[in-house]
Amino acid sequence: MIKRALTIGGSDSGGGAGIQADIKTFSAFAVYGMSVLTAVTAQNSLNVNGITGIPPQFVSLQFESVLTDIGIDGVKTGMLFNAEIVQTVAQKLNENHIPLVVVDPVMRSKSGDILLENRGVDLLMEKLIPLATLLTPNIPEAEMLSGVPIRTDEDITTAAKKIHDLGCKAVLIKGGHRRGNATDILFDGVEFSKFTAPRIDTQNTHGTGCTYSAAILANLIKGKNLRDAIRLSKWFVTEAIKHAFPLGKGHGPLNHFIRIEK
Ligand code: PXL
Repeated sequence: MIKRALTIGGSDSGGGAGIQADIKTFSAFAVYGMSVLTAVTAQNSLNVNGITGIPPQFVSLQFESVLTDIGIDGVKTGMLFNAEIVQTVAQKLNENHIPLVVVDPVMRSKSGDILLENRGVDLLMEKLIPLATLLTPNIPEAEMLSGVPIRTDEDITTAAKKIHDLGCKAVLIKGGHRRGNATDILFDGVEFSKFTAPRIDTQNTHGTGCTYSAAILANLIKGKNLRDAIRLSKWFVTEAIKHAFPLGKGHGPLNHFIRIEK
């Protein structure tokens, strides 16, 4: 039977990030995609022009609706918007023992707009991160979650250990915001692993983080081990950036339609 992946996150009207990127990514890996919306953004490649949150009870109702009928093999969380939604999502994942949970701790958009209010960050750390199979912060998010300013490779190791102590099974700190190659560091509580790809000189990188975490979830659901899932997803994101579409006047979207072996 086809595997079922659920993304819990925000809608990007521009189609490049958020649940739109997630569902395109699930489809690229031949996994069935479902969505629980937490917020709707009015945005394009240039700006986020508005955000409206979904009432937490309606977030719950969406989750219950797909769970009780279609079933869920794994969940990815993205933009959660506010503390009440973080609380609701953590409670639903906890009550229903979802086996695979990839948490992308989305805090701000590329244009700097707030996608998770500050009270939500505290609850994310307390309630949601302990449920994560994998947490995928970028550098600013890792700094926020660990309290460690990140400048050197050693800072990344220190931050990864502190974040792992919050209770996730593993943490992948993404190096996209640093200079040089795009190198991500995984810590699973025992050992560190490195995943490297060349940096591609383009401004069409809207939705990169969403796509990466959705691809990792799709591959975990299909039975890949964590390191293989990350390796394949890193390759997918790199190719999708290389062949990105120059749509809009700002950061264009990735190309999710590149060929992959199923
Ligand atoms: O990249 C993080 C992200 C997640 N979800 C939504 C977004 C963005 C970034 O713009 O718009 C809905």
